[in-house]
Amino acid sequence: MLLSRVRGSLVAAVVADCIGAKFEFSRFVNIDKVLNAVKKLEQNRTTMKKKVAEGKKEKQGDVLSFTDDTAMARSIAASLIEHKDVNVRDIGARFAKEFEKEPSRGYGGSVITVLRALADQDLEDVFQPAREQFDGSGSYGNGGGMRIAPLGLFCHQLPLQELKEKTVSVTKLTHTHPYAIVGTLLESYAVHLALSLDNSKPLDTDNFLGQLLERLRPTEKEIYDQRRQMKSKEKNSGDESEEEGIEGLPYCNKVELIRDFLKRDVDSKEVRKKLGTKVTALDSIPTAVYCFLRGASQSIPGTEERGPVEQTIIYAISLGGDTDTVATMAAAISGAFYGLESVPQAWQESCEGVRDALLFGEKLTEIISAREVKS
Ligand code: R7I
Ligand code: MG
Ligand code: MG
Ligand code: MG
Repeated sequence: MLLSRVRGSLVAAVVADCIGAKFEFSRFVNIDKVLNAVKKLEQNRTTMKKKVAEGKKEKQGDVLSFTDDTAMARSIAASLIEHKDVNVRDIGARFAKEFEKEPSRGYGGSVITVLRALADQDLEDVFQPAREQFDGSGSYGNGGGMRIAPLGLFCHQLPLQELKEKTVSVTKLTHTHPYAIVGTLLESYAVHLALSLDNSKPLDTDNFLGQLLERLRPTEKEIYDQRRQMKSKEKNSGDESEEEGIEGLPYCNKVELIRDFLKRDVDSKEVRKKLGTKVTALDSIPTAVYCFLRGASQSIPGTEERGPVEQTIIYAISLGGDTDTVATMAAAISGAFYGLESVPQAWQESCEGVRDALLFGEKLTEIISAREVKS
């Protein structure tokens, strides 16, 4: 059912961010440590339920907080629901307001400059602050990808061209580097594709990658070509700007590598080295796609008893590095395929923001369904 899958994506993304946050850039993470953390969380819920059943008062403690990843995804979801379309000015204003209200959610080191500038209601060009990042080359952090899932869901059954254009404009509010844009497109394409596939039979991972590449290849080429044209125009007009030296199609190459990884038993070290778990888009977003597919197809040691969404989240966090972000992006894809029922109740009850995600999911589904009826 559509509702379960839209909610599944949003809720899985929130819990992955909340559970992953504790491990972000901590030095020694592995499967056992992540498993211990989730088991503890599950035991706490069991203990709490017992107490409630015995008539004792429910304690509010032990709720894991979400980070900037969810804060920004929520802004996109709420804006889409209110405007029934992408309204970049409104999304930018919501980003700014959220940041002003709760600046300690763990935002990226440089994006905060943009978020402060976006608070200015009279800003003529909302993309200007983002364009000025990193001496005019724009950020290539993964902040575009970490928050884009609601848009991938919103665009269910809309033409790919629309998904592409809307994704690019939402990304450019904070991230204008082509690597950030292509990475965000990879994530929104993956969420959108996962939601569209028949989930009554096991996922065909090879087919998923094939379809994903079919979407990504022309897009990646187009984004780099546009950038080169823009830069050469700036050069001719005498603007000083560095050449970026983008060569080939690095995202497509990484997606090809995922295909190879799924055929053999790849260890975490190799995944970290070749796909990456960094704060940069190119070194984290393809990894999220891999985590989704790995959870869907291979048993991850110690997690055999668990469902694919759980496996994906646990595995993504166990890789270390930018744990909240890789996990939230992987979970958003996985939840869109497997649905809400595959996110354990205990996890849902332990994380801040789940109730809102359920509500957002319901409203987004209403919008998508109304559109279906019309056409
Ligand atoms: O991309 P962004 O929103 O950060 C998201 C990350 C996630 O892990 C969240 O969970 C949160 O922890 O932060 O924020 P940006 O500040 O735009 O980018 C993040 C970082 O990427 C920057 O602080 C830089 O370290 C790096 N980075 C760059 N470094 C050099 N040159 C991004 N773009 C560049 C660049 O062009
Ligand atoms: Mg974060
Ligand atoms: Mg952080
Ligand atoms: Mg992060």
